[in-house]
Amino acid sequence: MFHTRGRVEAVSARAIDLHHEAMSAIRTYDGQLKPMMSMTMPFAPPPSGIAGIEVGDVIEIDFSVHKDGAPLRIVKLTELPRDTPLVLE
Ligand SMILES: [Cu+2]
Repeated sequence: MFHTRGRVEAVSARAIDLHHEAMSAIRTYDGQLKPMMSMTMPFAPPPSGIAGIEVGDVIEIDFSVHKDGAPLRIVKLTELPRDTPLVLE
């Protein structure tokens, strides 16, 4: 399970595009742990759904990575205040 924070750039039933902060380590599809720079990328929505999530929201997520290449799936999503300082590149 991995963790990051970021700003929602787009949201649909299939994905949340999140401009996320840099992560010190994420497990890649080949099983290695590598850092990930700040970027915008899609995450599959959490089981709890996307109700109330809008473009511009700042969120904190726990997400899981699957070796079969499926999208990174949000497991837990917490909304943060929109003025939360983020380090985004
Ligand atoms: Cu990324």
